[in-house]
Amino acid sequence: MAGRRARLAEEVGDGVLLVPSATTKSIEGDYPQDSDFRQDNNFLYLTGLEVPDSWLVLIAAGGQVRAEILFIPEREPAEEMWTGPKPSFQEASKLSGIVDVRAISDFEETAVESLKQDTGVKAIYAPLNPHSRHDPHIQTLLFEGQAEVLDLEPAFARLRQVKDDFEIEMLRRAIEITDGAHLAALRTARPGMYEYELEAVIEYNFRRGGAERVGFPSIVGAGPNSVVLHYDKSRRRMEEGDLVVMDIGAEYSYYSADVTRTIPVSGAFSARQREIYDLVLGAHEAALAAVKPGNTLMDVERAARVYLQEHGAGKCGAKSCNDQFPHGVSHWLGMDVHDVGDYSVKLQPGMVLTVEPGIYLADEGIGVRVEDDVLVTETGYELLSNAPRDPDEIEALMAEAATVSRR
Ligand SMILES: [Mn+2]
Repeated sequence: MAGRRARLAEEVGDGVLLVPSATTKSIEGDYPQDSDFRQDNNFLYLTGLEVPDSWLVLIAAGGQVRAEILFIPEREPAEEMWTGPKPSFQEASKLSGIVDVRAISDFEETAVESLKQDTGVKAIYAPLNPHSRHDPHIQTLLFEGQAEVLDLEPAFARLRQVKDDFEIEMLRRAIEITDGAHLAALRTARPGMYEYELEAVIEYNFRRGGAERVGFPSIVGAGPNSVVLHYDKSRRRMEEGDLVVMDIGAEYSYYSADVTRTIPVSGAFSARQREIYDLVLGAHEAALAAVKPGNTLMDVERAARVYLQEHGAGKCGAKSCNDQFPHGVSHWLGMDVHDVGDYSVKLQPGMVLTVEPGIYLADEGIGVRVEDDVLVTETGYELLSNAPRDPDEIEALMAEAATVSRR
């Protein structure tokens, strides 16, 4: 974490950096599920701490960390009886590597007050997202402070766009769990089952694998729902002949996977479904071949689109296949499923992206998407997700599972 704080200071140069944690949610007012406190990604990235209602203050000068102070709530035994122990100042210091840990009341009373008045401060940086903009401290500094408050989000985005070894390890774990869930779903799916039953199999496997939560609401859409890009209701009874699109991702240690597979509910693709599936898979392979340092996401996108143009003529109904493919091929992946980062930069080792072409024929109730998570390496790429995507392999595995369950 100290290395990350040093790189942030390097990005910014000079200024006082204020980074808020996530705030405590009301169990009754905010409709949480279970482990519903989720730390702010930027705060976690710099401190490794899951404490709510805290601030990190970092003073950068000449591109170096001159001072860093962590403000966290003091422990309250009466409250901990309900919510469990919170870290002490010593524990927080040890976990984050920040020596100077103080009570959050000091931040409110002294830090903001002195920043409001101190004309010597050249700039104050804070992440200015829709959530943090409404924070009373940020509001005070924005409207009553002497120094200009600048947005820290772009600096975070530049750092988080290139993953360090630890981050890649966490992503591998999230993706491995998600691959396992896909395999379990493929072995379980059959006509007559409801989408929510398949979703339950998936999310059971997430939790069983150690995932804290889903990285995003699971998309399990069969038949006519397979063409709805962000379908998350999961209420359909799946019928013989349906394709089911499963766009899912476990979150492990704050890193999310995002892997999509499309399988035939009855265990075999129809000729027409197979035709569309093969096109999507071809576009997927073409896009992957464009993932290498120096290229951009635009190059990856173009490779998929050129493939569909060259191989899809007359296969996607009245429109062209590219017209039936309304979303982008790639997005960044990390602590956010659509992770932070500039979309125009050249790919470099350590970046992680998705590759996810799809074709959606609403008239025929045929939607196909194949999505994998891809790490950019020195020479090209490494596929991080490995759930079966070859249509013959999918059919063989489903046939095998059907035989086993009949015994
Ligand atoms: Mn995706």
